[in-house]
Amino acid sequence: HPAPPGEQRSTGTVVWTDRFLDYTWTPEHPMKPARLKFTMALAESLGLLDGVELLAPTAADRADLLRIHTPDYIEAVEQARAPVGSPQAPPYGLGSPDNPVFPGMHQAASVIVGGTLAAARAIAEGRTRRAVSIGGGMHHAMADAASGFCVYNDAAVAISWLLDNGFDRIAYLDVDVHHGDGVQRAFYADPRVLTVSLHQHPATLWPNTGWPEETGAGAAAGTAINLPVLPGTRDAQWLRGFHAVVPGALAAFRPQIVVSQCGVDTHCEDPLADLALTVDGQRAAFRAMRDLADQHAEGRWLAVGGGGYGLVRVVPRAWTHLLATALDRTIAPETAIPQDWIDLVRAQAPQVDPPRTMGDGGDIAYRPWDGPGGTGETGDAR
Ligand code: TV1
Ligand code: CA
Ligand code: ZN
Repeated sequence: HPAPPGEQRSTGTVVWTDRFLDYTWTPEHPMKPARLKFTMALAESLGLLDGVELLAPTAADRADLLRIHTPDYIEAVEQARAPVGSPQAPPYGLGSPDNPVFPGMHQAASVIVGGTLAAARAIAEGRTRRAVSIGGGMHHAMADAASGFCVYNDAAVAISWLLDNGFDRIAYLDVDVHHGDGVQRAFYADPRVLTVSLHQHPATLWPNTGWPEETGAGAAAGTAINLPVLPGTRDAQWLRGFHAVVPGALAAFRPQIVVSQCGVDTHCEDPLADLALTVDGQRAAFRAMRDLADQHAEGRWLAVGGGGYGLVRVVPRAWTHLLATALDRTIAPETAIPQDWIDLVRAQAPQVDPPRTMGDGGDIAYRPWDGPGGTGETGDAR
């Protein structure tokens, strides 16, 4: 996949459009577009995006969605109206408390898919090595059902597109606290796609799948990996599990591209789950995935967002680190948060105490990237 002649190949590309903010459930729903708005505001305020060209996506079209979703389901999303009269079993998962119907749902969900597809195309065409679309990561959407705040499965559509455009070994890494069930399901019998999900143990968290014995079907046996971790798991333990499993799996699978779902609901303050990571641990995970793509996939890394419901204190810092990681513009955890951002979120979310620095002073004892002479791999501080 050479760079087009005469054109610059950038290291990292950020995919963004304000249309991502149209993916708006209800005011009470935990997945709020302000997560994305506050993230982009923080990244800008830190100067992280200075000189970075933003790639503006358009909506995915029907043919793109049909790679993963059934015609009936797509039509149901297009036609969905808020229910009138007595409540019935919601068809195709639409109209449940997790996935209430909202105006423009089909269009908004299609733009999210378009963002992840634009990232995939930019990498496949050699215009960039890495691309990030924080609007994506809707890993629960199924062929014929909305599930867990996810309408269309952007990562699965993009992986399917990559399979038809020159890639035949793709690794998908999912660090969201929830199991990446929709993506696993889409490629469960496809030996060309390795799916790895770390998540809170299925006995303790929805969707209650992602057991270690789910390993892939038929010719794809061994190409699904699930690493459940117990409630209360902190940075050092989580990273120990990641490094015990993921590098070896990628070395054996030899992917041509790494696709990462970067949900940040693993944080100790997240209201939806019970892991205990810090922003520092999440930053370490992003850097580890980037470095693995550098080592095993010639640097090709497509990162998407996902869950994360600490909309002032967690998501903006964590995903700013994700953007910085893709752009090779490291932000130290000690970095002070600019006053203009603090003022912005104080005006829009007065009840929350905004963070002051880009780190949490987290428990990162496992730092293999420090190399020999670093703190080593066995520490488990605090
Ligand atoms: C509306 C308003 C919906 C408040 C949903 C938490 C809400 C949740 C809400 C919620 C909530 C879930 C279940 C439903 C079992 C089902 C993007 C019958 C305070 C990637 C999706 C989690 C996670 C779905 C998405 C989960 C992602 N948890 N308040 N809903 N019930 N659904 O438990 O992986 O992060 O919680
Ligand atoms: Ca996961
Ligand atoms: Zn999640």
